Amino acid sequence: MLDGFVPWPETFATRYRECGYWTGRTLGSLLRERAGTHPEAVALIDRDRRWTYRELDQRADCLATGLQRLGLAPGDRVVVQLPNTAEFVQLIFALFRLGAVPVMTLPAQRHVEIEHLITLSGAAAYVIPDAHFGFDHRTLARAMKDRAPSLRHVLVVGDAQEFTALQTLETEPEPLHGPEPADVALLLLSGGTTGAPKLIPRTHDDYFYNAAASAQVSGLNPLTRYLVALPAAHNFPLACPGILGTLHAGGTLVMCPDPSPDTAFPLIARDRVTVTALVPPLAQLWLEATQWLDDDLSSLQLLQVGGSRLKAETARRVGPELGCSLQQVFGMAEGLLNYTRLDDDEELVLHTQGRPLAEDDEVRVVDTEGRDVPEGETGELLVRGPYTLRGYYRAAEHNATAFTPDGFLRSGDLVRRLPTGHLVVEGRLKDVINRGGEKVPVEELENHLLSHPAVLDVAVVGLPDASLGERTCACVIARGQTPTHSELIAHLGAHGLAAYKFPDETRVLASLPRTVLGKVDKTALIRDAAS
Ligand code: OOB
Repeated sequence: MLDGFVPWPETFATRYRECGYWTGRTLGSLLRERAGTHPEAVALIDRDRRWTYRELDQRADCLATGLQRLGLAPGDRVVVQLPNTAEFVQLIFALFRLGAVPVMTLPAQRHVEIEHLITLSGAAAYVIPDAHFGFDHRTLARAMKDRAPSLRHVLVVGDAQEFTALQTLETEPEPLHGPEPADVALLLLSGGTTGAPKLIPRTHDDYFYNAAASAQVSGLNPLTRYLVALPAAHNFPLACPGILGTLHAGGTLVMCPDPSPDTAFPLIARDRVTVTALVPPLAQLWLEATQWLDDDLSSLQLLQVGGSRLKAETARRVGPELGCSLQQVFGMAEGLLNYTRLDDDEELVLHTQGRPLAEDDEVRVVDTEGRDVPEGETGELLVRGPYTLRGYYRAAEHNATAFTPDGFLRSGDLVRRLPTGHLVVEGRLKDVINRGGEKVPVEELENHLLSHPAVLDVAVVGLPDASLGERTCACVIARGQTPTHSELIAHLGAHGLAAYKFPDETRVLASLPRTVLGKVDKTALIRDAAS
């Protein structure tokens, strides 16, 4: 078992197996099953490349053997930072089959995040594109080689320069020992905890269920064509049902390099896409774009929206303007997924964020003392279940407070539960700004801002925003010279922070309001900023 992984207690593991959640299959076998029954069906389309299930299956095997020859072993962590391409899908299946553990990072992440994730995971390898949207990932890899002693290999899709080209590793497949179903299959990034970003271990057993049950609840089948529009490494497009759910259902993936309507709409029209997943600001943008783009979107049957709260007004427009059904998804990389069901009343689909995927998702809604609130009242969502983690990876200290003594995750989300079991997300307790689905860890950003010489003190708050839901505002107390917004952004960029974490605006104040206990009064800051 991977060191630093917290397993489910044996009584729970037994129950989850007996109840059929954990079927003892690995993610590598998910692809193998379909390649056996439907070898000639198209598994994925990436621009002009079309790979059948047979081809994807074989390519995953060839690469898995190549990675083993390179010296990677079961349990080794591999930081994966690839855009939405065929190689991403091939690589993750190669790693699943080898039993090496992908650490799923986003293409937008930079030195700060990647160094932290390589160091925390003790990664042996780092896989990058040569360049993506004008950024040369090899420069980032060079810096990582200097700073992260665990890193033995940098593998590049494209022009590898001094590193190893990923495609050159493919070789005649040899039998692999492979992982056990209870082993950690991958490490996902947490969007939601305080302090430094955390890693979420997901096992083959639990993630297989996550993908297969999601595929069922979203009605996927062999005719499904799923557009991978959000970054593939995020839990939502990866397995809710996303890439893994689509392949489990025998459907086809359509890889989309970026989720803008200009890129996505022509792909939907050309490849007859039936389903995709978006965050609310993108859903809103797609709705607007139907006014000026005339691509044929008539193949689209289902739009999933999640990641942050979708406004009912936007939800209501999806059917009439995009001509497809809407499914709200309230999920978290930690596990728990809530979906509105395809046969739910319109009221529920428009106004709730869905209900739990599994019968055995134990959801509690509690007050600040940890007592269950009366039905229909708002409180913090606690969860325990067959695909919700029991501990963040290598984070014993954090785990001591992030979970109740009986193993419920404290989600930090404030929800209200309806008699139907559907949840409405009302807010949050955790100190994270949800910038339209992208999670900005407040403490991390504050620390980076504090390292600027002209910043004496800072408080970062989320302000209401019509399209993002929330935008990031840095309230700064200057030291001597007043820093400008662009100076602060340049400082964060030079530090190597991902751009989605940059503040949208900076306000320079004379002092920060404090509570009686001396803590920064963020409620007052938000109120003042709004008035
Ligand atoms: C998804 O996963 P993460 O890990 O990036 O972020 C999880 C957090 C939740 O705890 C909640 O605070 C927020 O994002 N959230 C929503 C939401 N979906 C997620 N808040 C309001 N309404 C929603 N529909 O964001 C994620 C993972 C899998 C599927 C979908 C989203």
